[in-house]
Amino acid sequence: MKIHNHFIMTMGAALMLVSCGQQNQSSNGALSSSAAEKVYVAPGEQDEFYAFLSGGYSGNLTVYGLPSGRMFKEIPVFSQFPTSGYGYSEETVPMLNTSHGFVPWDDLHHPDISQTNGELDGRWIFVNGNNTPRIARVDLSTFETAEIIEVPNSAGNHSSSFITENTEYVVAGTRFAVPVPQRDMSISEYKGNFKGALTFISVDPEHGHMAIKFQLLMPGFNYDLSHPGRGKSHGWFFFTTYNTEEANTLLEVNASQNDKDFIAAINWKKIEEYVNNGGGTKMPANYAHNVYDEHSHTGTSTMRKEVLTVDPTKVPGAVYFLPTPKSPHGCDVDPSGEYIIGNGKLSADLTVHSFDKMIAAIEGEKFDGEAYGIPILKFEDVLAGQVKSGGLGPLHTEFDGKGNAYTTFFISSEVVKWKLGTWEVIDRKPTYYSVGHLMIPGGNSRKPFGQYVVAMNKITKDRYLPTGPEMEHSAQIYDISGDKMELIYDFPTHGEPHYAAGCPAELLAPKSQKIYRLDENQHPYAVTTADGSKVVRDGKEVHVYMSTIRSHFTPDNIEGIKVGDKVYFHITNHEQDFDVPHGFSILGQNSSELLVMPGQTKTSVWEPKQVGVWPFYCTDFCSALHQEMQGYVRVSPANSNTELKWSLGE
Ligand code: CUK
Ligand code: CUA
Repeated sequence: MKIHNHFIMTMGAALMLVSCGQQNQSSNGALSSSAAEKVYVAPGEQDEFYAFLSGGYSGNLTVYGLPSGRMFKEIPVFSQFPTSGYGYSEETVPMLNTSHGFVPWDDLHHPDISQTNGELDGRWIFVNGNNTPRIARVDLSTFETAEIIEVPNSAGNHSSSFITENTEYVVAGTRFAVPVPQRDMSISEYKGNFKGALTFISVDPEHGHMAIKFQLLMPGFNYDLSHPGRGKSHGWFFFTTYNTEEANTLLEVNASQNDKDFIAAINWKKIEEYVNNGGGTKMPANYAHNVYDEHSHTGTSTMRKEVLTVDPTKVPGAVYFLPTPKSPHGCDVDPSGEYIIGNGKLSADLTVHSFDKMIAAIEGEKFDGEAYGIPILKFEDVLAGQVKSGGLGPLHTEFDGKGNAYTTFFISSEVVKWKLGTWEVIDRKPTYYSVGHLMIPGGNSRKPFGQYVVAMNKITKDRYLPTGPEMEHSAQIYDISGDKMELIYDFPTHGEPHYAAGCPAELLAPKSQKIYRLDENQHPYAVTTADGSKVVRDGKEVHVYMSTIRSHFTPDNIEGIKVGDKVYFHITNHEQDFDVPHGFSILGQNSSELLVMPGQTKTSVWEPKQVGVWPFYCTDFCSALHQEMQGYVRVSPANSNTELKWSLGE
């Protein structure tokens, strides 16, 4: 579709050239017609790629098309979302339960799409919650949050949620070292006493269900980012660390003392074997595991009470430290699995470690001391090369699958393209401004789709019309199909995108769910037949079994509700057509509206506090008679004898 469009545009440009008889192809950066044509997806045509951008402090995930930069959807994950009723409806409230109670927000940084044999398989996308440590799994057929697991013994789940090459594990790593178990102790006793938990969460290959397999209790450093080995390094996981000084105050100075921090190399296969043979220590814990069932349209929250911990010094050969200069942030592994890139954020050069050299150094037992019993390898022994970038403040690296790497530089505000193996810089382009992560669809897998790179920038300033003191962040698309990168588009994002994940449209679009089948609806309060509606009183609780179809609610008149009642509206949408949700809201409710998908049941609670006749209505313009889609509830005094009754069309 895009190709067709591109063809027409090229033809058009060619015709203009002929008819005007002059050159109009002056390549003027993003202003040139060729850049416009590269991102132009004509009305009615569709994009080549999906891009999932993290929302950072929005707590949610946004879905865009590439190359158009059009936003398709915001998927609520960790944050309540009145647009759909997520986190407000009775069915979705349990998804946000934690050991700290209901936490309706988080800080979402890193999406990662599930893989098979190191290639994107498009089944699920995993995302991390950085504040109250959690990992969520979003189903990529429904685009809904399907599961959230809390991570115990952690604080700031930042080096997450990256997955191994067959989605065996999704990984969490604590950014803030904390006492394990949590206890009342002096902050000044941090050094040597706090721990940094790295958590390996297994993913059921059929349903995707997550369960904590083991938790590695590492020294109390800050674990910043991580990536799995792939290909020959499959079975290993690499984590950058900072604050190996273990400072507990003024980290901007005190955590920058050591010339080198570490990349922790974890042989998770070895630890998996150890725990499968009975190794590890069970420890009491308390963490929430929330699962959403697609057939009952309902989430349930279960508190788990135990976690298996592993002391890294008890598993010889499983954990090593690779010295890496200047407080490394990004930790990226190239598609071949040979190169592990640590971006020292206070440095100009990039450090590239070699997996083969690391294995040789381990086998040769050439250590440079140890930290808390964990062997430190010699920097020179594991170094593959250094990229003399000429930039400042390197953060993150992605790969195009053609032997090139692309690294962002926050301070010098640019993307630098360099060659794996020769370490030569091939190209550099400015970003506007102060870029964090970048994303190439599949760019952290064995098979990247090296057509576009999306840079996600922290500062927007003059790129768009001003909107008061706060501007949305800005993303930029570069065409990377040629030798030189070409900036082709700017588009605003929502919240703060840290990382993103992208994949070809054909991986997801054909299997995207269109409706939920009404005959498969297992919600306990579903109304699946036209005449199944009813209202049932149970003490002060009233359950309204309501159905919707264009363009009415059944029932639409209800009497006999009293002040002090708790009214549950269980609404089943009887539509079986794609893209026909109905909404529901009632005057004075202390929550949000609901958006109910075809075939789905959702529940809204209303506790009327005033007598009167109160309207409810559909919030989504669903037909020509949408405005007529309304009803009334009569609320009588608490002590009244008004009979409970309901009707439609009487
Ligand atoms: S972090 Cu935001 S720019 Cu959370 Cu991956 Cu590096
Ligand atoms: Cu249903 Cu509007």
